[in-house]
Amino acid sequence: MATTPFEDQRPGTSGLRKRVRVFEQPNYVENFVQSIFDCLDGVDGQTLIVGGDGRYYNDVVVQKVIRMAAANGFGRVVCAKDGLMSTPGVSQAIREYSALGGIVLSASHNPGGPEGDFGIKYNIGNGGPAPERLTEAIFARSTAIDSYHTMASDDVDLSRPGDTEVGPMALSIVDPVAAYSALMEKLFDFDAITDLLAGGFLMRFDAMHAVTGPYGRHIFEKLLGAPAGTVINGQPKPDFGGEAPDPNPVHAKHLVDLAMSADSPDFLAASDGDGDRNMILGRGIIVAPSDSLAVLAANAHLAPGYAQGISGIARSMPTSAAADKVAQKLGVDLYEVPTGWKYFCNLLDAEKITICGEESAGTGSDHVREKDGLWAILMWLNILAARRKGVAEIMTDHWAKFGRNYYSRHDYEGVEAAGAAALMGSLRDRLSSLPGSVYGGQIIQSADDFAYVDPIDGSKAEKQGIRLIFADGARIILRLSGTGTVGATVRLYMDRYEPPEGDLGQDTQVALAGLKAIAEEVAGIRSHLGRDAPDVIT
Ligand code: G16
Repeated sequence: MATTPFEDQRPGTSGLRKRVRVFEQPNYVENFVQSIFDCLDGVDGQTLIVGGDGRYYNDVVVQKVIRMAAANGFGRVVCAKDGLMSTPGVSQAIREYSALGGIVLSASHNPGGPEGDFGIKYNIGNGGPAPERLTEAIFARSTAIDSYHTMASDDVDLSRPGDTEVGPMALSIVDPVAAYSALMEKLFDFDAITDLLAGGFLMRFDAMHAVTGPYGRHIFEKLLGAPAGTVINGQPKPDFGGEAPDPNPVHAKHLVDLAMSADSPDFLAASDGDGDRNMILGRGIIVAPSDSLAVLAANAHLAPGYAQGISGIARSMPTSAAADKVAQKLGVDLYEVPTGWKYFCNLLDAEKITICGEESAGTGSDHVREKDGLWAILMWLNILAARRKGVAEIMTDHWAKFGRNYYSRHDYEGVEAAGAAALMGSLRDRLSSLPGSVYGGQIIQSADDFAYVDPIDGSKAEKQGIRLIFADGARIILRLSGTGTVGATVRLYMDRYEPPEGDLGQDTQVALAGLKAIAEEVAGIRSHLGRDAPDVIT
């Protein structure tokens, strides 16, 4: 069919994310999906996985993708029942069906509903997000495309698993929960977790009305025997119940309030829209994602799937250096990569690392090529079952052994793009003059715009965030988010190490107040962005 190109189909950190209204324009979805197919090396007879997080428009786009896959010559599409599959679930399915790749329909933790966001992302044959050279090629194609292939066929009933055909193509509708649960049972000690839960240990899992509800109910309440009601907000809804499915202290405030109350369960957790992010809390404590990565890496050997130890750890550059200390003690390599899960995938494929994670609430391992919220939650449960200690005690023990990285991210959301660009541009212009300068009594030792060369394929990523490193190792990082859909989002990250013999019990924001003042002075956040305070502090 004839079409005209759109100019705003540039994928960000994690695929193409826009308002639903943008995706609803005639031909918009088709242009992007055809651009993906046109950039793949031969789709004839190949298998494609399709699934999404169930947000508004998911049902429509799933059908479009199936029709287009059939018209483009794919041999088979494996589609999730009701079109609902988590992002790690799609990654798993790509690997298990030896598919050419998969299409994930999600805008992750962004709000849903007709006024919310939608997204399309392509994952390659190893199950991981498309590398930048492919996303760039797809974008270039989307600006020149003049036609797409589809079929005039009725919508397929996706409510019952089974095999059918769409034109010449085979279509398998699968229940992703069973396959995912089986993988988790291989990695974790389900008997030990069942014992823990049977002994009165209370947990709560908030699926935030998103894709992990059915997975959570099956795993926690059915397989592990937790009481009914352990999973809350477990029914996926197209608008996520009117909330952003973002497991952080703002959007999951009710969980934080519960954790801080006298009635707190022993363990609380949440996952996001598409099930790749996680939030971990215990009685009286929120575990920072960077700390969670460090704890999981330090204790992974307690889970059967990782009993032989881990080969290495990777974290994104803005993630705190807590995991570095663990890597040092374990005697394994630590890799620092740009923000974006795709940067972990070559390291995972080459078995250089087993565990990786990001400050943005993502942790995962070599079991798939995406971050995996339920995996992180089950790993925590396995550790809690093996160590028979509470979450707060595990954290206190960890800091006493490795020291503590006080760490926080301040987000300035939906700011004017020009102000954000001016802030970053002004810092970039001054980078070479900053080392040696003293701010707030601290000497800046180095200043750069993070650049990365992939150790496996030599591909380069530049301008990945401004990094100021101080003489004592403390870091201030500023970068622009690649996942927002309105204006620009500036992220300020602060990281300061306190050794085991130091003061480990400070309030995080108090411990970082000095760095915050320096960040303001060096970057002029207030003047560039016209904001007195961040919108979200994590
Ligand atoms: C995506 C990527 C992550 C990245 C995150 C934050 O997550 O998959 O690797 O850390 O975006 O990106 P930014 O700081 O650019 O907003 P998700 O869960 O949104 O797919």
